[in-house]
Order: sequence, then C-alpha cells, then structure tokens
Amino acid sequence: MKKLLVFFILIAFTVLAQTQVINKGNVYYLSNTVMVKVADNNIDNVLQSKVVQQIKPDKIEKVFPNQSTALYKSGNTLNNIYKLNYFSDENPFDVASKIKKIPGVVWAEPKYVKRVTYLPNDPLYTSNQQKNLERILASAAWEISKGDTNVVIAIVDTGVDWKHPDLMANIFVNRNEIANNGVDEDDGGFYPDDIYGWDFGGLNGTPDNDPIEDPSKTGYSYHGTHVAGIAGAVTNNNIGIASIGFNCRILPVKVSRSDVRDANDNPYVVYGFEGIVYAADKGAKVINCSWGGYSYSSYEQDVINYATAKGALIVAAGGNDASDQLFYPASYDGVLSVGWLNTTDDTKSFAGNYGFGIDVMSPGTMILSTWRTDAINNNLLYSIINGSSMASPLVAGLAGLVYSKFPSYTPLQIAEQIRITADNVDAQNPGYEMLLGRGRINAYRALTESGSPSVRASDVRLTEIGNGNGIYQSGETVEVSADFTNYLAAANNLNISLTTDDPWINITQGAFNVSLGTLQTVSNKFRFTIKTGSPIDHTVVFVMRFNSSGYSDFQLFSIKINIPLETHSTSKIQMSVTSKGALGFNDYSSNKEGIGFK
Ligand SMILES: [Ca+2]
Ligand SMILES: [Ca+2]
Ligand SMILES: [Ca+2]
Ligand SMILES: [Ca+2]
Repeated sequence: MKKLLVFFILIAFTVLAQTQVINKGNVYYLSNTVMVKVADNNIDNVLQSKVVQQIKPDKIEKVFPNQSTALYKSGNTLNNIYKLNYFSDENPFDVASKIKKIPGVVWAEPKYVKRVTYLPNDPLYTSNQQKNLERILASAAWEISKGDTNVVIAIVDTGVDWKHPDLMANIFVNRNEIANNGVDEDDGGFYPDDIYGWDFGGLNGTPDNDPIEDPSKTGYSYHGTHVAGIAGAVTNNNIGIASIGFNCRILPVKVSRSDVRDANDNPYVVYGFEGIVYAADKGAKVINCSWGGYSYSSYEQDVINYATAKGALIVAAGGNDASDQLFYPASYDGVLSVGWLNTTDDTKSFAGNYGFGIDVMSPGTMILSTWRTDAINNNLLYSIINGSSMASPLVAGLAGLVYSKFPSYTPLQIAEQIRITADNVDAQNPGYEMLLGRGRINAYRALTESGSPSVRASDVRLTEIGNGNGIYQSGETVEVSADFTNYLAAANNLNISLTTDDPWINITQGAFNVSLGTLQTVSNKFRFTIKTGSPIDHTVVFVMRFNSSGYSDFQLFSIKINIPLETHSTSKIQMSVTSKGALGFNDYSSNKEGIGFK
C-alpha cells in the first residue's frame, strides 16, 4: 500500500518542486520541504491526510532507507524519518505544525540548513607559525601519542581536497569498497565506489563519490580543506604544516552543493546530518562539524544520538556571532562544543560565541592550514583564516589522539577527558567567568591526566508545584530533577548542589552527597520557591556545582519565570546546561517543558 501510494504521487506530478534556502531571522531552512518522524513506521496516515493533500505533495522518501529497525535500542533508530517535498507555497513551519497534529506523528519540522563558521582573512598572507599547536602543548602531547592510523576523524563539511599533498597520505581509504565498478559493496547500495568518502550534494544536488570541494568563484571559499588540515594534515612529512591528529585518518564527507551558496560564495551546509550518519556508519570515532545555526531540531538531535550510540564523538564549532544564544549542532546533548579563542586566550576583541552551550575553548585566530589549489588563487596550498570553524577541528584532532591513547573510552568519556583537563582562562577574560566552558584545551594534560572525576547533569526537568499552568510564577515551588553521571575516575563523597545568586529565588532543597564510580549515574531532586513580587518575564540563572576532594566543576542553566500567559511567542524557556545535559526547550519541536504550544 505504501509503495503504491508513493508511486502514485510521483507520477501525478512530473515537475520537481523547487527547493531553495530561505531564512527567518538567523534560522535558515529549505522551502517546500518538511521532515517527519512517524511512530511504528506508518506513513500512510500522513500521506492520506487532508493537510498533505492540500500542499500538493511531490515526493516522500525515507531519509535513511538502509536502516534496520532492529539495529539499535528503540530510541536510536532513524528508520522512520521521512522527507516530504511539496509544491504549494505554504511555509514549512506552518505545514510542519499541521502535520505534527496527525496521529502517529512523532515530530514534524522544516529541513534546516546551516552555515559554515569562519571569517576569511587576507588570503595571500602565509606563515610557518602554528601558534594554535604551541598554545595547547601539542608537541608534548605527541610524545605520549601520535595517533592511531585506525582512528578515523570525519570532516563533515564543504568537501576536502583529498589529493592535497599534505592531506592525501592521511585520507581514510574504504577497503570494503571495490573502486570504479558502479556497485556499492558495503552500504546496501547507497554509496557506490565511495573509496575516499562521499559527496551528498554534488554540483547541483546529485550525490557523487568524489568529496573534493567544488571550485569557488573567488578561490577563497575552501572551508572544508582548511578544517581537514587542522585536524589531520600529514605530519612529519617534511612539507607544509603539522596537525594535532598526526597519524589519525581523515574521512571527507561533503555536505554542501555547489549551486547553493551565500553572498560570499560560501556553500551552505545542506546535508550536514545525513553526513553525520554516513560518517558514524563508516566507523568514524570523531566527527567534526565546523558549522551551525540557531535552529533546534528533533531530527538533528536524533541523528546525534544515533551517531553517539555507534561510538562516534561529535565535535562542533560554537559560532562566530559574539552571542550567548544556543548554537547547533554544538549545543545538542552529546556534542562537545568548542568556543573560539585568539592567540592570547581571550575572546573580548572579536566575535566568538560564549555561554551555557560552550564546553571548551580552542585557538581559532590566524590559523594556518591546507587550502584547495586552483588557478584563481594561484595554486595556493595553504591559507590563514579565523573562526570557531578553525577552533573545532583542533579539538577533533585531539579527540583522535585521546581515543588512540584510551581506546576503551566511550564518546562522552573522550569528550569529558578533553573538557576536564582544559586550562581555565577566566583571568584572560574578565566578564566571561563561567561562560567559556571549562577553558582552553590542553593536549598534553588530556593525554596524561587520569585521576579526576567528571560529573555532568542530564535529563534536567523542572516541575511546577503550583497552579498547574506550566509557568513558574511568584509564590510557587518548583522541583528540579536530574540524572548525574560521573564519566571518569571514581568520586567519593561527592557534593552536588543547586545554587543561584538570584534574589527572587529561595532554594529549599539544594544539595546532597553521593559516591559515584566510573560511568555511574544517580538521580536526584532539588526544590526552590519563587518569592512573591518577583518581576515579570525574568530570567533566573542556576549553577549546579559538583565538588569532591581535588575536584570542582559546574554546569549552568537558566529559566524564565512569570512569563506572560497570553504571548506564546515569548514563552520560550531558555535552558541549557552545556551540551552534555539534556534539558527541555519549550519550543515548537521539542515541548519538554512548560505548557508547550497550543
Ligand atoms: Ca560503499
Ligand atoms: Ca564499488
Ligand atoms: Ca563531488
Ligand atoms: Ca605536513
């Protein structure tokens, strides 16, 4: 029945629906497209619905048709996610919110696209100085580990010039694939001849097996090649640059298409999350995402969960907008998010993002790395550019080294090892205390220190004990429940507390003591009351503190209290506890907190 219906829709309309990138403020998405997840894999309800018939469906397809439903514990399968293209002019946000009401639909949302996160610099300026490597003590780290050639770091980006003389020897080679026979030997038919990675977007939307970056009109938008060189340029080969990842391998995954670019000639990241799934399925241990946007998406969080369950750590750029707004994928649960520091460990002179969504900081200013050669840029082999895009792959490359050194670690243990051994940079950044994660990564410490616990709160949920309207109001008590996991060394007599400086909050149940072994989790609750007379639409910042002998750590989140009832558009509860914590976002697609959207 399902196949017949899809076939019918396909022949009913012979012209393809045109999709283009549109934006609503700083949120970018595709026109004429919605993503839908259905329970029990039953899409027929959706197809037959009035809503879908009214938008003139073009085609509906499974995003990951080769996924088995039985593969992973129920929450992590991507088998039941569909992409629906349609002809009508209706905005994907409106269409998605209607489809979401159809019984059996888990979520429906626009197909978001993301933007690369670097700021181009003077392209002719080159230098042999790689201060970013000095700053994180890379050479001392290489004394401990130069990386394992079996550890694969995927560069999910605008492509990689994999033939570059300073990259080629480190490019992952797919030994399960027979080259140039037009047949897919290892991915169920979907990625034929993908010897050096995959190109999801090609020149104009048709995928191909060559993930080299598409030619740039200006010669100056070769983002992915630059990112790849930072994580994994060939090192100790007497040419060009060194990379932190040293011997780790690079898997190029191109997730842009040449014909969808912004005004500066930079390709948009259209297929980023499809690329993450591909990389995880190929066995990548680290997946770097030097791109992002300000749209939260259930689809994207599902993909992150899937990749993490497959054993890949996702490392992502924190953004370049001098903003504390949550940036994705960096701020998704399970992603190690990376903020951007300059050469003297400070953020104040430029535009890096900061705030609750950041886990660690990394140098991203004046970064020298590989560049795609072409006639327009006079065959430049290296270039210097700036951005959190350049900070993230330094962390991804370090993650490759940490995995090589501690091969039994889970993805989140790798993330925590890097986070907990970072150097505090508060002194260089007055006014940003606690807003730069744990501080600047230190490669040597990440490979040599193993004594510290590392505790993160997840699944943080707030429950109002009051009039039941889902809004935290003056006079009410609120219960905060969370799971606390210790990722690293055992912690004895750990004190976990909830604190705030906010004068309108009275914490009535705010601390407990527990001993937590490695990878042990405990659930617990806190309570606070909101004082009468507290202001309307007021943001409260909470700090969860974790302390035991020799270990001190924190995690932040914020909520809004006394949100005016009648304005749903401002009822978004801003919550985050860095990327390791699961928190509800009371927004359109998530609805974990508060009253949701009615
Ligand atoms: Ca293949
Ligand atoms: Ca083949
Ligand atoms: Ca290509
Ligand atoms: Ca080199």
